[in-house]
Amino acid sequence: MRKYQDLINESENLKDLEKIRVEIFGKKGILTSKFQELKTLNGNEKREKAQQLNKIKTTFTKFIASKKEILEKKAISEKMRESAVDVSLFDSHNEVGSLHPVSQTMDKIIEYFVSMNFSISEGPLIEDDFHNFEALNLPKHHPARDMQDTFYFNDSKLLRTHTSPVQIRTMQKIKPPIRMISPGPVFRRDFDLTHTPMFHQVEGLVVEEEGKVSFANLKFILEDFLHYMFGDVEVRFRPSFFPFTEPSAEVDISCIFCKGKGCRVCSHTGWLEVLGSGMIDPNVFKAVGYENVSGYAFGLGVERFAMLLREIGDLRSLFEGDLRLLEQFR
Ligand code: 2NM
Repeated sequence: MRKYQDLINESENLKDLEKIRVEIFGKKGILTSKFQELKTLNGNEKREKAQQLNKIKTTFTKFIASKKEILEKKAISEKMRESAVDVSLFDSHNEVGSLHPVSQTMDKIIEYFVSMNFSISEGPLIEDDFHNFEALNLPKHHPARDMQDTFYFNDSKLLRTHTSPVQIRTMQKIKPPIRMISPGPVFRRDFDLTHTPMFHQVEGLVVEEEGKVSFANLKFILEDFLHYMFGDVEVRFRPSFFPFTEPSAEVDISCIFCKGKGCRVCSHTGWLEVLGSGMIDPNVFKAVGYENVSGYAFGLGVERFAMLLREIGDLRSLFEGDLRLLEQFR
């Protein structure tokens, strides 16, 4: 039996141990056959032999059980080691992503206006004629409507061509003072080198009791905003026209590429047009039922800002989702 004691001791896994157990206790096992041999004996001899065999049986049963416990623990820890994940292992296929340059630019624009106490509002992308045109002093058959190439669903539903309808909805809902921006996508039937059918706008609106806001306030906030976005640039206000503002101004910055000397980007003018703005036209206030108020508004295209800030030459690259572009703007 010494031999079996050694075999049990040396067994390295549960399978080997079970084989040994069968060799001892199985139907044809060595101990089983020894017990069967008892039948051929009698009296004292039989009793003594039986006692001896039972002792051996108990010893080996305990011995196997304790070895089994050890091997089971070993099997579990081996299994845990095999299935463990090394979280410190470097995985070159798991790269950190980044925000799209348009999102980054949008975030920076919003950050400025939030710091200046503007609130952020969003509205429906599918709009009606009243909120997108009528209330903005663009009555039916107004020639300015031809300037907007609009996606129509039917006579009454369209894709918003600017985010101004959000300002109209806000003015219908609450009384002044209002100090808000409306960021989001807008849609126009325009698709060429410098236009995409969907792009992003941020428009701003400030309305107060009559006399409390002036063109000077508009001028300050837009100059300050453009310095925040573009750093040390010249800012120029040029008279312009929008149906929803009077007076209106377009805002230029000195070309950030040639510092105003004239280059291809600024068409050799030294200036880049970046904003539209103006004092809200009284007809807009009339359409939302406001009286004795004054206010200003402005609007910008986010893709244009992103292209200028990140020096991206081709507008289309902002819409292709090519990782080689995105990887440059981590
Ligand atoms: C611009 C330029 C000038 C504008 C006007 C309004 C509203 F709804 F309050 F009348 N929102 N945005 C506005 C004014 C937008 O974008 C070039």
